[in-house]
Amino acid sequence: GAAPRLRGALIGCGFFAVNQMHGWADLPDVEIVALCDRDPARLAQFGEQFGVTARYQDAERMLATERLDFVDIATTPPSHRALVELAARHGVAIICQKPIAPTLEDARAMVQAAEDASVLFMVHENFRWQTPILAVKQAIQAGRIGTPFWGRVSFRSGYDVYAAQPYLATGARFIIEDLGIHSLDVARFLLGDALAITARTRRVNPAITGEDVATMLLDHVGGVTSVVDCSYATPQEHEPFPETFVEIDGENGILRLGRDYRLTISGRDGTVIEDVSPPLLPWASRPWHNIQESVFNIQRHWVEALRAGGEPDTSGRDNLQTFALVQAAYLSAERGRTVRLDTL
Ligand code: NAD
Ligand code: 89V
Repeated sequence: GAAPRLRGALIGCGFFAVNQMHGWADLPDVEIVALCDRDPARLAQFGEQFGVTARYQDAERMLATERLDFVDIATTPPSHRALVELAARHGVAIICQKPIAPTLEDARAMVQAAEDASVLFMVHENFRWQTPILAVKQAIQAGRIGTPFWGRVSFRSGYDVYAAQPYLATGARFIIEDLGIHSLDVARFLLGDALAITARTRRVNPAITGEDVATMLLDHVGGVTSVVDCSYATPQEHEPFPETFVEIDGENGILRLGRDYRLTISGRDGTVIEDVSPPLLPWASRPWHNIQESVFNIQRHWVEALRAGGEPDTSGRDNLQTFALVQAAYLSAERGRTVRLDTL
């Protein structure tokens, strides 16, 4: 017979968690048995929408009451550390949304807490799970452009992200911490870990507090160089949100992931153009469908990791490398110099 369904609880019933709930509903191995949000109105509305009756305003009480295999933390970053440490104390496996925490000190403590409690810990770093990004990775791994020596990961948009996520307009830090974190993780995923970063930031939109433009130069292991650039101050006639564009030059060819999920690979055998569009899942809506599908993909990966007892690709420990790049980028921009990650 089939293994019993994994019992999960979602903490944080906000804007993005709706996607996570749809993703879980599509995974027959999982049942979300309880919900938690400190805001009673959101909790009630979410519980009705997804038919979950066990509802808690306090995560501590939920963990003391429910028998759980894992928690899925979808709150905003200030609460992440306390919730991860709480779940670890209860011996429950943990998924936590990006950014893992406000500081590197918090992030390291969270990874340590999960390791001390011997519970699996994954950061919901989903952009590398997008179908077009997976197609780029696959092309590199298949040797279609030879060994990469240079890359660019680019996200430039004029989309109004502040409407659905008003907290993005008020934090001291914005684009690197919220969006650039995905782009930096994609750069690591495609080109390997980075040793150092040089960054420049700027705020263009006068209505927000943090930076909405960042340009970063990464030194990867093995001498690969990449440019990671992002902007939410770049309105365009054909708004590409939320597409990530990728350019990689290899010793035997080049690839370009461009507009409308078109992947162009030019190698020794000429040029091939492929449509690597993500599927439109039944509950998804454009233009978010690319991100929404990656939520399903990362959650499926989580189920596989939990069943096998193996470390997820975007484990807390792996994510420390991405998060260190975020912290180093801010430091670099502030000081006007290159920051090596081993100095953090
Ligand atoms: P949101 O403010 O809409 O929702 C957060 C919810 O958490 C709120 O309902 C709030 O009441 C609740 N909450 C906060 N602290 C709590 C606590 N201690 N206990 C219980 N409930 C608590 O935020 P959002 O836009 O949904 O973002 C949530 C997280 O998801 C953020 O970390 C954000 O960066 C991330 N996010 C990720 C992606 C992605 O593609 N991976 C996309 C958007 C947002
Ligand atoms: O994916 C995210 O983390 C979102 C957005 C795409 C709006 O930046 O916050």
